[in-house]
Amino acid sequence: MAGGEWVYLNGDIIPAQEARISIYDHGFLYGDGVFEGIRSYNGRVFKLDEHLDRLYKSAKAIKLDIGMTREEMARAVTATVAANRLDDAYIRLVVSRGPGDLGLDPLKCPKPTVLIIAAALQLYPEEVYEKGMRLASVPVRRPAPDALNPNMKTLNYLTSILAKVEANQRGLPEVVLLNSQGYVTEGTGDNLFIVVDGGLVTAPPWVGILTGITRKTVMELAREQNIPVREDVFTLFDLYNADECFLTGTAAEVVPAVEVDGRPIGSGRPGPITQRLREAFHAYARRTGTPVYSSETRSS
Ligand code: PXG
Repeated sequence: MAGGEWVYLNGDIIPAQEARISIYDHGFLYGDGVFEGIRSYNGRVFKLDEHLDRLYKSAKAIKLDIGMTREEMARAVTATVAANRLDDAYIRLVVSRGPGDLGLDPLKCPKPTVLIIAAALQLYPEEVYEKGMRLASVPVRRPAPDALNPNMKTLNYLTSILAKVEANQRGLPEVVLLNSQGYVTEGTGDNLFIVVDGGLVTAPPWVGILTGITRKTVMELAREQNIPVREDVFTLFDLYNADECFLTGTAAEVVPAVEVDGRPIGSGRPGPITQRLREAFHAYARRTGTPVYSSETRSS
């Protein structure tokens, strides 16, 4: 995914070519930092408050003082999208511990690094949405919340990277991670739902997942349509025998999954509840959000 031409770095919007980050930045040296992946649709940032909420919670958990108010951060996000003249963007917001010395100690890092990239969107090919994805379960385990809590969106994404390596090996776009007890958790960058008896089931937070913003939105949209929603543990057995399966995430929205470990899910084609929620989400995302362009920037 190519980045936009202009990036926000530590208070300034500068050409991406000129952006420099220190080799002593603990984000680089240790993965010490937090991030968000956000989208804008039609010139409006989707669920910006929720993303900032999660960013500040992740930062608080690792005791990282971002040094900006949420309002300042919200303005920095919209300004970066506007500077790139994008309507539909994928926004990557990264806050690292900043430059320090070669030791681990975060107290040696006086100033965090704040970076915002707004890129043109690159989605899965339309065929994936029409035909559905094939998935496989992998041996890589999501850590338990008492280890590195997957609810903290930190720069340590090696669990997902290891699972992505497995996905590449299998020629698949996405894979399913279990926790150490064998319960289904989520994908590398997406939450997972199954449809059983006309209702949705998705893993509860304590199993070890990132409680996605798309996940929450889809749960709300389902309830509005009187589709029952349950957070409950389930195993590969339940996944193989589900009527439908889909993934949710900022980048992918709602993607049908039609096969897991060589077992067709339900009819082996995207199911009706998945399709309904995909359409509902698509419509909802395009009619809400924080405006990127004020009337002045739009006309300039
Ligand atoms: N689980 C994990 C582990 C994630 O990283 C989600 C679920 C979905 O959450 P949202 O809030 O987006 O509905 C994520 C999302 C990508 C990408 O390029 C996505 C994520 C992180 C890094 C890359 O698709 N996060």
